[in-house]
Amino acid sequence: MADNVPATKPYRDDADWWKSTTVYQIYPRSFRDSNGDGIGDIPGIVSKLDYLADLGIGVIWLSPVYASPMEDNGYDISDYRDIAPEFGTLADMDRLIAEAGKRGIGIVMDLVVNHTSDRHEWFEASRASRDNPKRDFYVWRDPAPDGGPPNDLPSYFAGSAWAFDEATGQYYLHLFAPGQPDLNWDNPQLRAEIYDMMNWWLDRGVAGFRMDVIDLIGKQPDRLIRNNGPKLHDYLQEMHREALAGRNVLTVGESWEATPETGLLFSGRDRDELSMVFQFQHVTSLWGEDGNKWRPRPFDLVTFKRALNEWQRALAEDGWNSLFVSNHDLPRAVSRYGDDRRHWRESATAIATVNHLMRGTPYVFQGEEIGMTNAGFTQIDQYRDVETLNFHAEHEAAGYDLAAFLDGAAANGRDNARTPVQWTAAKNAGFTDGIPWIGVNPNHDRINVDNQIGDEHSVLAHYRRLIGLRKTHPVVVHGDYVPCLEDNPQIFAFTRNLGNRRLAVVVNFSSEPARCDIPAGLETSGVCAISNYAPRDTIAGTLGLAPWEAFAVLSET
Ligand code: TEU
Ligand code: CA
Repeated sequence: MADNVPATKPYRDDADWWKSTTVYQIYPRSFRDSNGDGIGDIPGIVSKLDYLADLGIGVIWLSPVYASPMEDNGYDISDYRDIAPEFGTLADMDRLIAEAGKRGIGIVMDLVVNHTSDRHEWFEASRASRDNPKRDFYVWRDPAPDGGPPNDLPSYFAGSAWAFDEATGQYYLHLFAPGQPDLNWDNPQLRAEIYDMMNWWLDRGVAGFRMDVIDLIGKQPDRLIRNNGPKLHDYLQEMHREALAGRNVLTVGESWEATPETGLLFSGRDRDELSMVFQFQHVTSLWGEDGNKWRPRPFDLVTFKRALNEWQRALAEDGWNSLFVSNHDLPRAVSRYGDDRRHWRESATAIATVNHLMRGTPYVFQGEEIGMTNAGFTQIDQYRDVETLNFHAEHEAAGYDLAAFLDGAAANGRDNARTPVQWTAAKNAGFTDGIPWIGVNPNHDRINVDNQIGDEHSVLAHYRRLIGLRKTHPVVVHGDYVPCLEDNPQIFAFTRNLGNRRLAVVVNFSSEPARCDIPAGLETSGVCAISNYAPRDTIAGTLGLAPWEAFAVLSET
């Protein structure tokens, strides 16, 4: 531990505290700009902590703020122990940790350790010569006999995962952009460096880590294995021993490939790996053929419920779910799953009702709590995201239909989540006094924090009530989960049960009125815990629901 830094505890220290909290994700570049350079920053976050405390959240997951050339907005780190100047300084970071702590909010850092930036000093050493002591911190291979890449492994950001480096005549692996060379986790010195860095941040008082693409660290590129390599769980257990054990922090690993079958391997009680994983089956099961995200399928509730219900079942006795409908890589939830034109408020609140009342720890992505919508970009020059730009270039080079690609990007591209948070109706939505780094959604005249803050019917007020319910009703945190009406194409319903307490949740997840016969297991009457139309306290008989009507009833059995 750095000896000039006082050791502080995460803000809470009761066992499994991360099960009963709500996490708020900040994508710093788009949150709030304090100095008019058009880029959100750490002082901007500090200025909004009272807003977040009022919302009731207990943790901020901070997308990367480390030193970075920003090829992937900070997911390309050049120094794990420093802050990018556009975001602030280490002193700003310490102030954020302290000021958040005063408000009962812990800071969870984004741990991006599958790869670094090509400007990290480790990579600069590694690429300098074949016998550099850091050569093996990264993955280097000889060219194929024809001089081409060692094999056909693709990058997640289009093209080959291999880049040729003239200086030493070998290829290096980059599962993302060429500026994001993959670290070689099979090297024990590299692993020790990572754990040391994690301890350095934990000793500074952070409340845990969100672990970027953590299921890639066991990659075996020679066998074309990217996720879930054979050593993955050995490395996670070692990481736990070396950096996490005894710390009582929140850890959440991002795993696009985790399934209900493998979920417990990450978060099972006796595994000593992570608190939970972000799984994506409810997201990717709605992508197009062969997982094509640029051709998403229309929303289908039965598919969506099946994915979520299977995860609820799989982690019923052991392990723990994370609950999310949006993040910085996904389209806005109200645009993807709801109806942002005809039933904007009702669908935003209905989706939130489901997400917050399932069993697990809910995550709110910045702006979701006011129902921010997709960006509405129609031209490629409006986009900033490396993934979108690379795939656009690839489609263009191949002579594919670019109009169709732009439709896909508008529906499912990552920049939908990255337009600035809409604080006010004023110019640039109160995000910046300068020129924003990416376009502000013109609907900020209508959808903004200012508009909603004193309005009890707002999306924001609904989020505040949902977050509050978790604090006052243990059944929301600890109750079991029983899915109902699983094949109903319009209704998302379930009960939660703890001792003699029951919470029954019914949501019309569609833009049409719905009617259905209530099955015995769902029938109840008690008090209305939350609703987005008039309060209701009974679920029985043949129930009629308005478009996107959502409510929950608390009762004793
Ligand atoms: O995302 C992992 C990832 O694989 C995404 O890029 C995802 O594949 C893509 O959006 C779906 O097409 C994480 C971060 O969340 C993301 O922002 C980073 O760009 C990526 O890792 C690399 O660090
Ligand atoms: Ca700024």
